[in-house]
Amino acid sequence: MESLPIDRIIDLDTYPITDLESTEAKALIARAAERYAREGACLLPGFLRPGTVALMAAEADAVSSDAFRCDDQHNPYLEPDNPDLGDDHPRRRAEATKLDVLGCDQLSSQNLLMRLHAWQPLCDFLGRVLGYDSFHRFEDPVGAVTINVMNDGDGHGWHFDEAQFTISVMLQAPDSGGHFEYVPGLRGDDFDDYDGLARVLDGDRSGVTTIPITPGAMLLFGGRNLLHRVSRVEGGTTRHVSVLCYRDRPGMTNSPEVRQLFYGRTEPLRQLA
Ligand SMILES: O=C(O)CCC(=O)C(=O)O
Ligand SMILES: [Fe+2]
Repeated sequence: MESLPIDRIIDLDTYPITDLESTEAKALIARAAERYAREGACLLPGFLRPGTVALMAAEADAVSSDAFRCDDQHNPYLEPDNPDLGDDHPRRRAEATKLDVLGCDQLSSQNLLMRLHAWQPLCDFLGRVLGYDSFHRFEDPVGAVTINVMNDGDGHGWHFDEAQFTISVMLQAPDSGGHFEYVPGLRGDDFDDYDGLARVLDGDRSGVTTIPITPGAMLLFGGRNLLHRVSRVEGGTTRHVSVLCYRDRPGMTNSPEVRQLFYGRTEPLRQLA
């Protein structure tokens, strides 16, 4: 497994990202960038080879009993509560999140997701699609690569991420539920549509786009301005979705406080290879 070449991990026939100056790669980048700019999200189905996805899911299963349990109530902005806003303000609405989270310090250095994250052409491709001149792997020894492990009854309430964008990799679908859902247009760098947000929190489905988990797909989304959630997982099959982290500056890590909050430890179990 150590020597599994990258073209056995990524479907380079459909996603020819080894040479970003090629005509095919430029066309792919243009299409993906356009969709990301218009929708706030861009799905790349079949990005990973099916056999590799199954191995990645098995690697996650092998360590999932060690995952950190997150069982949390939060508002959609993931901010401390502000009582000055009044009782009904959507910024104060409580949403529930329940899941297990694996950090990259719990994955072996040969782990296939770690190899994917370490592959420089993927980093360069994602940077181009998202429109950054400077684009780098996140170097947090716990949070650079994580796996959301969700079982029956788990879910992730409506929220905006702290990070500008998120790259998720779908590894295993649950029996039902566990869809990624999003609503564009409710937040920008200089506006908030609180009425629209309140409608979604009250159950209005009219603006909701639902993406079922399709193993092997990669999803790029602008999580800071895109309202999103994971609907409740049902059944005996675990939902596995990994998050690969990148930043627009080199050498970035989380603070120990953030590590404690999201992963239950300030010190990694081991350092990144
Ligand atoms: O598990 C997912 O599909 C994404 C979850 C999410 O929104 C997050 O981890 O911030
Ligand atoms: Fe999120």
